[in-house]
Amino acid sequence: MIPLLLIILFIIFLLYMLRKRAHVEEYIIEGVNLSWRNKSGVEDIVQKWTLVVKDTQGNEIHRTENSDLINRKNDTDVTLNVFTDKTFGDNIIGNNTIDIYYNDGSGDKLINTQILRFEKDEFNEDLSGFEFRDLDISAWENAQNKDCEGIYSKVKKDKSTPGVEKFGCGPSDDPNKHNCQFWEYKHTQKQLGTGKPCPRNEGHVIKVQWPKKANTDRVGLQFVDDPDPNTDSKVADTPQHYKSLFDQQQAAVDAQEKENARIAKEAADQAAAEALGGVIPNQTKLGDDGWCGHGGVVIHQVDGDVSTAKGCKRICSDIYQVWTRDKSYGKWDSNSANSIVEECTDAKLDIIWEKDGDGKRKLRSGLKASKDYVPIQNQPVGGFKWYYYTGSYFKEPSSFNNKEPSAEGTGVTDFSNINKATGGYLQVNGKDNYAVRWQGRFVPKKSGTHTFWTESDDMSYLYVGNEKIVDNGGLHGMEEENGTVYMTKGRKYLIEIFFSEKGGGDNIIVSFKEPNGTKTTNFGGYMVNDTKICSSEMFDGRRNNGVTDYKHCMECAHKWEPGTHKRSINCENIWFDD
Ligand SMILES: [Ca+2]
Ligand SMILES: [Ca+2]
Repeated sequence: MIPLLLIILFIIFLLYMLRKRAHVEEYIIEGVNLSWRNKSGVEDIVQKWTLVVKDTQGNEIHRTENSDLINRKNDTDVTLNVFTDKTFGDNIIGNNTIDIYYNDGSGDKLINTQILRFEKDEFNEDLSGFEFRDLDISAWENAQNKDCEGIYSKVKKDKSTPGVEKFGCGPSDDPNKHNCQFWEYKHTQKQLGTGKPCPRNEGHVIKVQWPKKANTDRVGLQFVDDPDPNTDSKVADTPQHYKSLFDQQQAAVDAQEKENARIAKEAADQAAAEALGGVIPNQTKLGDDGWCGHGGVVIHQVDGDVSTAKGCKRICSDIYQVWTRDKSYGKWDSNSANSIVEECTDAKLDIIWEKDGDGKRKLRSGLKASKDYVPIQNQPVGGFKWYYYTGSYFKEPSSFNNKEPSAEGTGVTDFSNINKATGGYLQVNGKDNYAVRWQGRFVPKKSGTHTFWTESDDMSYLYVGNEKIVDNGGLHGMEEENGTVYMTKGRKYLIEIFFSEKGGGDNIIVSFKEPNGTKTTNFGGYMVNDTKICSSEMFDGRRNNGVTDYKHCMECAHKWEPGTHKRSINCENIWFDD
């Protein structure tokens, strides 16, 4: 096999000039010229041609080399002398061979072996008996059958495949493209092509390309019935037709596999995230002291005071390492990190920080790390409901009894002024003789003492449960009062705020501060939906808690005076069932 050789021995001539030395068994060959058309060139640089003549016994009896520049160009006729006045013994009689090599005479450079037969009676002593003889070209061609690349045996099934082969060995308009037809027929083993494209050098060689066997196996297809390249119009028109076909099929398989992998990864991520409840377990905010304050970290498993919690109670992790408040730390998969992972199981560190294919840690898809992150799923999205009463100044909470509101709204979380606290319904210093009542369910994020403020003009009161926390009663300008209450993290507390204005300026600001927190008028994230405040949700199944209908609920909501709610109708279960 000569994979790189693209020599096309198109036409060859042998010109003999022979005579016999008289009375002696010596035969003189005065000249043998060998010519061929060097059609397509050689990928390897041709430095020279080497011709080796062997006798019938296979013994080398002559060798010659030729490195004429004219004989080394592509698309030229090579012409050289094999012999010049060479005398042989009678071993020249019979079937000799000429091996034609390019460059050195090694086996893989052999491109042709031609039989060179001499009969005794071809030699005579009469110079007039010189004989010129041409080689039979068809015999020459039959002797070739050298594979252009040596790997397409499956295309031409045997030496006797009929017809003119039409492989694309040149541009479609190349009249000589069929010259690349000397396929190796000796291959008995079926073998698909490698799909390697032919070089487009001066010969414009474009061979028929076949898909790689690996490709056909992968897409589950085989050439059970080989297309006959002699008659298959697809082969004739598009040398890459069958390769392209398989390439497309393989691309489709590749795309599907990629998509399947993506879907599987997404499902795995989702399952892992769901196993975590969709959030990083116990992730919390940066503490006041700033410990673990760099970007991309997860701080979790706080229990107790953030400034003193240690061990598994406060863990900091990022893509590189994991450590605890008491300085125990280590890079991922080190002994120190492993012991934290094993010990602090509630943090689920190994799940959160997924190890990817490269062995590196990364935050599992769907989770979000932030030093100030509070899982959205855990954030209450409710607000205060408000009721507006017009026409009178309400001196105290009991003044709200048996009054019908003339307007109402819900979803208030911003208590920075009365305009914000009524969803834009009222203006600061906008009216006289009116009252507003807010009800909402507050969920502390921390356990401990909470402080509440009202700053109002005129009176205001703030109740938590049935306990009056802030008493800011009376007629006055903007005055602020506060009170404190112990609250337990996660519990729901009814907060009611009573406000009324008689004359002059009017406004109210309500603030709170959680343990170790800062004073704020923003209740966002602390209020659950007003399911306990009259809505259709209250009358579905067991959670009506004795409240029989909307009218009953409204009566409770608007006739109930905190602390003195034992009335003819039972309103207790609306507010204090949990
Ligand atoms: Ca006013
Ligand atoms: Ca006033």
